[in-house]
Parts: sequence; structure tokens; C-alpha cells
Amino acid sequence: MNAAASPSLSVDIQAPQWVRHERLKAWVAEIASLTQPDRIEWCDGSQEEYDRLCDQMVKAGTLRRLNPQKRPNSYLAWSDPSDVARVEDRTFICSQRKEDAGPTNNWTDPAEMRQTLAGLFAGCMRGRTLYVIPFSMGPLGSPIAQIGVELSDSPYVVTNMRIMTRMGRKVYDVLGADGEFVPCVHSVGAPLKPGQQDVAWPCNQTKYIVHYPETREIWSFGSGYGGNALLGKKCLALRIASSMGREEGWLAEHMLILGVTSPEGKKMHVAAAFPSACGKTNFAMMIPPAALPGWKVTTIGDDIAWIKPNAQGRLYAINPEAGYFGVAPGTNEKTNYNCMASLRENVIFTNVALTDDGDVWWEGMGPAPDHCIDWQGKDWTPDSGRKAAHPNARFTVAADQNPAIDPEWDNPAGVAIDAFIFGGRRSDTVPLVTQARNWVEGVYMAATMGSETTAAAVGQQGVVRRDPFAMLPFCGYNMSDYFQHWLELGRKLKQAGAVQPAIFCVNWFQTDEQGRFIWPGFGENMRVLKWMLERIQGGADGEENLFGISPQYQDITWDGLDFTAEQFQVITRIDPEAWNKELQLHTELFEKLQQGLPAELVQVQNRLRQQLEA
Ligand code: TSX
Ligand code: MN
Repeated sequence: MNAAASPSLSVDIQAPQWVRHERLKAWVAEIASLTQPDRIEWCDGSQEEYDRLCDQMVKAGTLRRLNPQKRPNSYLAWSDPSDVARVEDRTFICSQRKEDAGPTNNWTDPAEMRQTLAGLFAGCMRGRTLYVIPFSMGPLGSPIAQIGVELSDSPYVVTNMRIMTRMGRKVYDVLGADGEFVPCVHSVGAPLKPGQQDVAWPCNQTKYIVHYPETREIWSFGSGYGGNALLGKKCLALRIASSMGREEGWLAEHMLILGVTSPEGKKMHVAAAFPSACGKTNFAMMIPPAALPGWKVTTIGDDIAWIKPNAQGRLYAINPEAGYFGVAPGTNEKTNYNCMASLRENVIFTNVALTDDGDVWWEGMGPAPDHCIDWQGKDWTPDSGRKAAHPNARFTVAADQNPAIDPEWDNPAGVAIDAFIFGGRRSDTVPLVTQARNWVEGVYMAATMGSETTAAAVGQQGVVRRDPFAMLPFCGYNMSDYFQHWLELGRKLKQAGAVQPAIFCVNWFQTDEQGRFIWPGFGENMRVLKWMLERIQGGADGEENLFGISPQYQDITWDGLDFTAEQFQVITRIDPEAWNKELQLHTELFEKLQQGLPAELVQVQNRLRQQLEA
């Protein structure tokens, strides 16, 4: 298709003078010719633009303005009930070869997918505005950052991208006349006929979230929600970036990054991967207990880490995002005080309930109101037998509203990573904390990590789902190649003369016979973090077991907490019978990932099995 020469393109494609990138302009013209929008808007990322789009969405019924006394400058969106989460079964990695996507990704031949999408995108923006959204993932101009440009017909996407990324005119200065960018094309897939009335949340039953890792392109059709539509996040910063990182020798990980400062003022940085529903955002914003005075936790990121080795083999990490797109239900002053403080103003809420005084409410926020309007716009009372907020309801808020933001969070050089933590939600089997004896055993722990599904998935309670590195839905290439990449990177760090970061495996979620959590969790996790940091610095003791090194009761600081040696024993013991079953499940995972699975990981498994039998 010769888009630029298309006679049917009647829309004004004239770019503002501050866009000097001819290839970008030609691409915008090409996509406009395909999708046929009524207008093109070149977003500048200004406050005026944000306010204007919010006003426009309030008029269109997409947003409700919240009570400015209760929640200044904040809005509430209710999505279509069919468009409430990422659609993993509609997410595709379209590499040339199927093997390069691997057994855990959906794959379609790229040529075939391009044809399918050409059909779906033809005329799909009729009656709408095409917004050109330039954004930087990572501090502007950082050597670890990447630029993307999203073309979207959704003003909700523009306003969320302004919060979640460094978005706007300043990106064009970094891009210059011919800088590299990841092209991202997004449409809600709901063209309007002349005079047709729009709906509050346009979307399409047909959905495609498509990645071409070799050409580094993203195409998304049919959804306006979260990671399906805000293409900088899961699509670019994880799926495409993981593939870039493999080619270029760095890591794009589904990890929070936190800083932890000791009473002596020594600061370390930790990156941690947890599957969904394990409280990543809570951990990233954790407030240490008063009984551990002088310890401080600061947030660099809550979801994604881009990590590059320097010439000395030290790993430096940035948070590619500029905001938090977090799950609202369950968030309150006790589970995450800093998060609640972040949400006092300038927030976009999606799919939470609207209270009678024009504020928001969700399950687990605090006492239920006697009446509110639920996320589907219906009257709700505590006895209506439904949830007022959708379980995947979200807030979008700028990172710099977090009172615990790390002073280095915006540093283009990143922060030096001292430790990796991998965790899952396991009611048994996996002990509170274990330090891997070496890099390969750490990679094994991360590769085999799993998490129990919560009540959210009906009838699935207690089933362990393997989620290697918490990357299963986010790795843009073959998972076994990804393990290999981690192993190779570990070797490179060592060769460059660095001490490799320590690797820990944690589980806050063991339960007793009555199903009650044993470990108090939340701020008390600081006690575990403290042990880890003292391990790294050579101070704390631990005891070697089958899988690595775990603390004994006396190795943890218990000041101000009633937690007995007996309770500690329960959450740190290794039950040989349970681990026999666990290793069987690891074997099942490895069978699925057989193609290209590093032999080193199989060797670790064989060693564990032998030791367990002995
Ligand atoms: O986020 C959590 N973290 C990490 C916090 C720093 N959650 C919430 C998970 C759902 C998103 C946790 N839930 C954690 C945890 O460490 N631990 C638990 C389990 C738990 C729940 C409640 C209590 C104790 C443990 N106790 C009381 O509510 C009194
Ligand atoms: Mn995530």
C-alpha cells in the first residue's frame, strides 16, 4: 500500500513545526491513510492539553469529575463490562519463527497477522481523532531509556500515558530528526458513522494485542483498557524490551525497584519480581515497623525494571515508567499508607465505585458506604451481593506523588542493584526466605516460581500456576532462551569482575490449618529485608539447607513483634514430601519448556532430587 499517495486521505496531516522527524511524519500519514480518522492531534503533553481532554471526556460521559473538595483534579472512568483486563489469549508474539516465540506465547506468522490487522484497522478511526503520543520509557535522554510513539484514537489513553510515561514535546527534542522510536498503533476499533452518537467506553469484541519483536512494532485493536491500550507498559517496556535486551545484553523485567537505607545510612537497592496478587506495589512502598528505628524504604518503581550492566559488571536499573497503574481493591491506609497518600489528588480511577459525596470507594478501602454507584453505574448497597468496584479496578497516578519516592528515581544513570528477590503466593512448601548459593541456583528458583490463584479465579483456589520470573505473560520471546539470557548475563558480570547481585526467594503467604496467614507481612517484611542486606554485607548468619541459605530464628530481629520460634519453624521448614511433589511440578514445567531449556537448570534439578532422596 502506498499510503502517502492515497487520494482518500482528506485529513490534515500537517505536523507542528516542533516535529522534525520525517520518517515519523510519513508513518503517521501512512497510519492515518489506513485508519481514516477525522482529525489528527499532535500531543504536546501540556497540562492544558490534559485538562482539555479530561473536560471533553466528561462531556462525552467517559469520565466523571470527582468532588474537588474530596479528590481534587481527579476523575473516574467506568469501562465497558467486556473490557476490564489484559487479554492474554488475544496477545501475540509474531516472530518470523514460531520457536522464537516459544511454547508459552501465542504465535501467528507475521505476514498473515499483518493482513489480518490491515483488514481490522482499515477505516477503524472514522469519526474519531488520531492522537500522536510521543513518550519516553525512562528518564529523558537516559542511556537505558527508549522512545515510543503511540498513535491512538482514545483520549483516555492520551491522559493515562501522560501520567504513566514522560510524554510530550520534550520527547521530540531527544528524538531529533531521525532518532529511533518504537511505533505503537492502537485503536479501540469502534469507528463512528457520520452523525452516530458515541458510547462512553468504545471498544470492539474482537481484540488483538500484537508484537513484532524483530521489527520492534506494536499493534493493538479493540480494547481501551490498561496494558491492552497503554502500549508503553507491558507491550513496550516488557515484551518488546525483553527482546531488545536479549539482543543487546540487558534485562527488561517485571520487577519493582526499592531503595533501603539502614540506620547507619548505608543504602542498597533491590529489584523484586512477584506474580500478580502478591502485593508488589505494597512492597515497593512499604513502611518499616517503628520497632526497627532508622530503617527506610524508598520507591524507585513498582512494576517494571530495565537493568543494564556497566563495564565493571555492575547492574544499573531504571524504572521506565513515570506513574503507577495499580490495583485499587485491597489498598488502604494499613496495607499501603504511602499509596493512599499518593491518591489524594490528580488521579484517574477506573472501575471503582462512586460514593454519594462524589468520592471513590473500593472493597478493602475501609468501611463500606451505605449506598454508592458501582463500577457498572448501578445502585449499590452493602447487601446487594455484588462487588462495588471491579476486582481489577485501577488508579493512574504520577510517581512523584508518592511520599516515599526515592530521590534517585529519575536519575538517568539508574541505581546499582545489590539483590534480586523472587516471590510467589504459596500456602505451604516454600519457606519464608532462602538465599541462593549461586547465580545458577537463583535462576533455577526464579524459573520455577509459582503462585496460588486467589479466589478471583472461581473454583481455582489453591492451584499453583508456574510463572517463571513473573514474566510468563510478558516475555517477548522463547522462555527457555530467556533463562539462557539470564545465565549468560550472570557469567558476563563475573567475567567483568563484579560481585553478582545476591538472589533470594521469599514467600509471605504460608497459612496454618485454619487457613490464617502465619507471617504478619506488610511492614514486618522489613525484618526479612534487613536479614538479606546484612547477608550481603557479610554480617548476618544463616543455615544452609537443601535449596540454599535460610535464617535461623535468632538471625532475624524480632523487636516489637510477637512471633515465636515455633511459628518461625513452621514457615521455614522444608517438608521433604511436599518438596518431592514440588519437584515433580518443576519437571512438568521443564517438559513444557524443553526446547532450548538450558542444561544447567536441569542439572540443578537433578542435584536437588538426589539430595532430597538422600
Ligand atoms: O502486599 C502484601 N504484602 C506485601 C507488603 C509489603 N499483601 C497483600 C497481598 C494482596 C495484594 C500481603 N498479604 C502480605 C504482604 O506481605 N501478606 C499478606 C497476608 C496477610 C494478610 C493479612 C494479615 C497478615 C498477612 N494480617 C492482618 O490483616 C491483621
Ligand atoms: Mn505488573
